Formats: sequence, C-alpha cells, structure tokens
Amino acid sequence: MNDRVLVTGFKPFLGETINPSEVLLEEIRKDFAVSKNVDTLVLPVSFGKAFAVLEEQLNKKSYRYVFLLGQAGDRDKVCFERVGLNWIETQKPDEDGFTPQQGPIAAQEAPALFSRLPLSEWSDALRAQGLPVKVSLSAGGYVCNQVYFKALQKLQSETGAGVVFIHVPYLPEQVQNKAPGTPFLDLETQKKTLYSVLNRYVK
Ligand code: PCA
Repeated sequence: MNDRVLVTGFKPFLGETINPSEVLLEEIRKDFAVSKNVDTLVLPVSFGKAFAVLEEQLNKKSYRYVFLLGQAGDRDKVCFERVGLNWIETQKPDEDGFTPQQGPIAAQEAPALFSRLPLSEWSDALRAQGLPVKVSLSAGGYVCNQVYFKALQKLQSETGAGVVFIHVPYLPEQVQNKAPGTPFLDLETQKKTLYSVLNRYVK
C-alpha cells in the first residue's frame, strides 16, 4: 500500500463563522506544502453529503492514513476519538436544516468500530511533552461521528488504512461572546499538537 495521508476538516456550523478544523487545514496546506504525500479536504456539515464528499476523494486516490478533524466546542483538549458509534442522536440540525431521527447508522453492523491507530501511545507521548491531549470515548451523535463510523467501516475493513477522528476545541476568537469559562485552545497549541501526530506519518 502507498503511504498517502488525507486530512479532512469541516465547514463552520450552527452559527459559527469559522471552524478550527478548517483553519487547521489551511495551516497544513501552508506548512506541509513541500510534502508529497498529504492531501486535505473540507467536508460540509451535512448528514446527507459529508461522507459522500469524503468517499468521492477515497475513490479517486487510496490512502494509508486518514485523519478526520472536527470542532468539539465542549472540549478543552485535542481529543483522539477511540470509537465511531453506530448511532445518531442529536437535536441539532445540520447545515441543510435536517435533524435526523435517533437510531443506528447501519442497522446490520457492529454497534461501534474502534480506530486501529495507536491513540494511547500518541496521547502518552504528547502529554509527556506538555501538550493538551486525551483519548476520548465518544465522537458524539452528530455529523462527525457519522463520518467517523462510515470511514472506519469503509477504510479499516476494506483497505486496512488507519483512520482516526480528532476533535479540537474552539479557537479563542470563537468564545468571545460565549458564556465565561467556555473552553478554547489557541491555534499555535492546536497546530503543535496535531503536527506532533502528523509528523509521524507525513513525509
Ligand atoms: N463538529 C461537529 C460536526 C462538524 C464539526 O466540526 C461534530 O462534532 O459532530
């Protein structure tokens, strides 16, 4: 298998004007411009379209590693998601104004799929460098989890590629008009943390 790496992020959603995951993709495009093996892709925050956009890219090129990034506004650390749940549960509409019913993503499939990448090892190594990371057990019940579950299903079983979802906190400018104490993490620290993982795989 080749060693290509795909990193995805999401468009802003639910009233935000930026999404830190999309900002990180812009940084990756600049900082890894000389790299030959990394591609980036922005996904819509849409239950109907997000995975289709990813799948189109996966059908064009094959990847050894896929890093899916998204915003999780309730988190104060960069979170490596251990599992994609075979479940949708949300009261929030997506960018198409669609709020799905609670239920499984794929009724005949396993209730959850696990990333095969060494998330605990990454997390321990980065924490030892003082970086704000942790392994998280749920990517939630919204679009990110749906894309993660479907990507694990398609990539890990069909191609053996390594897949992980990484949720990142709000950027400081996003919390200015939010309740005091809303967690955030500055872009430099988000980049440093993410790059510590990417540098293991991007040449
Ligand atoms: N976060 C949302 C969807 C898009 C994003 O960046 C989520 O956690 O599901």
